[in-house]
Amino acid sequence: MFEHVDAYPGDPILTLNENFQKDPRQDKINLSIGIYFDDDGRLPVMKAVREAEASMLNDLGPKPYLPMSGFAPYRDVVQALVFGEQCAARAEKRIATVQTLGGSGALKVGADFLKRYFPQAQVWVSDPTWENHRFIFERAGFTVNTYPYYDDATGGLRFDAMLAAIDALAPRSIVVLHACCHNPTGVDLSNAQWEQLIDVLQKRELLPFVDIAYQGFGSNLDDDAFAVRELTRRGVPMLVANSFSKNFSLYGERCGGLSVLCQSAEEADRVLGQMTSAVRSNYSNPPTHGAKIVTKVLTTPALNQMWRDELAAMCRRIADMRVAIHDRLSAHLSGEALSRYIKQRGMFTYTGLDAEQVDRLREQYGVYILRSGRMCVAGLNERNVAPVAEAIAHVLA
Ligand code: PLP
Ligand code: TYF
Repeated sequence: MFEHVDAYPGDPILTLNENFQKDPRQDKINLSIGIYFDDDGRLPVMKAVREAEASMLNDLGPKPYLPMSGFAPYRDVVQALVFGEQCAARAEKRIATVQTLGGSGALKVGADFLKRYFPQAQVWVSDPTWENHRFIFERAGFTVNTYPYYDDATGGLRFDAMLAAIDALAPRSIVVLHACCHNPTGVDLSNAQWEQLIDVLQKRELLPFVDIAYQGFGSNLDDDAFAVRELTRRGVPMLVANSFSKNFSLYGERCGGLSVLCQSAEEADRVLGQMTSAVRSNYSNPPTHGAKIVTKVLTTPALNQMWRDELAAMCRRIADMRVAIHDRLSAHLSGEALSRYIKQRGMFTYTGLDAEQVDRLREQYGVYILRSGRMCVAGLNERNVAPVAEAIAHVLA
């Protein structure tokens, strides 16, 4: 029956992560997968999350299905956090939000919704991007193309080329954008560049699909949402996929949201209905536990503040590690090759190492980064930063 089923080669990031787990070396270092580890190299449980869960234990009860669109108070906190408490479009009920299974689920539900109502459109993603962007949109039936983004030579952005490519797209093309902390390069647009890009998106009547998976890891929760909030202020219809996997350290609870900015409350109602229909035909309704945690934290002032402080500390720790590896590599690298460690933002940096150097880093020194040269700087800590820098210096020598 299943003779014709091909073997799945696996996802390169997850396979590398599994190989790391199997590596018997004591001093191995995992800078591959996009997960935030604390200074002891452990996956943190945030204190605000622990307290929310503890209080939830007191009112254990029946476990009915959630509505297809998700837990209503959760959908509201998603909007407040991503679009801002004071957002006019939110007050006017022009934003349609559903709870999703992480950011991935938001992308998938959004892609299915778009395929139904924009069947002729094509999708444009940055070169490079998170690999799953391509897979999700292709599986939803779209042709996926790339626009220029990363400049290998400088470790920066090819902004002019990016803008020119987007300026040449057909109306209603779908443009996938990373709001902050670009995965895999760590290279983001400045606010001034966002303004220029939004001019083009507006002029060309393009449809942005903003992916915000790292809110709070670039500068802070508000500044990291600049793109979403500015697109909203300027009235550009768009989709937004957000994730709490990283900023709540709730990876396995699958907490995310899909929001669509509409022109009227009535339009938002219809759009919400069709997003709900996309959920129904995928998995009927989302899980409860993670959504309750996030809602509890964000709606309890003391927990909300505790969470913001913890997230800010995580963001600072990453910035400190960027400086630490930068300083340790300064004897071996210079110019752009060195400054990218502090200029790039969020959990990832493109090191500029080639695949052969990455292989040597892993085989000889037990340091795991992706073959693209992407390093998860959120895996660095006070103990491993020196050996990592030394290993990089060796493979570059
Ligand atoms: N979008 C980007 C850019 C990501 O890097 C990730 C996760 O690594 C996601 C979306 C998906 O997040 P989630 O794990 O919540 O599905
Ligand atoms: O490291 C990354 O870029 C991500 C991590 O279901 C990841 O691919 C792994 C599994 C998953 C979602 C994201």
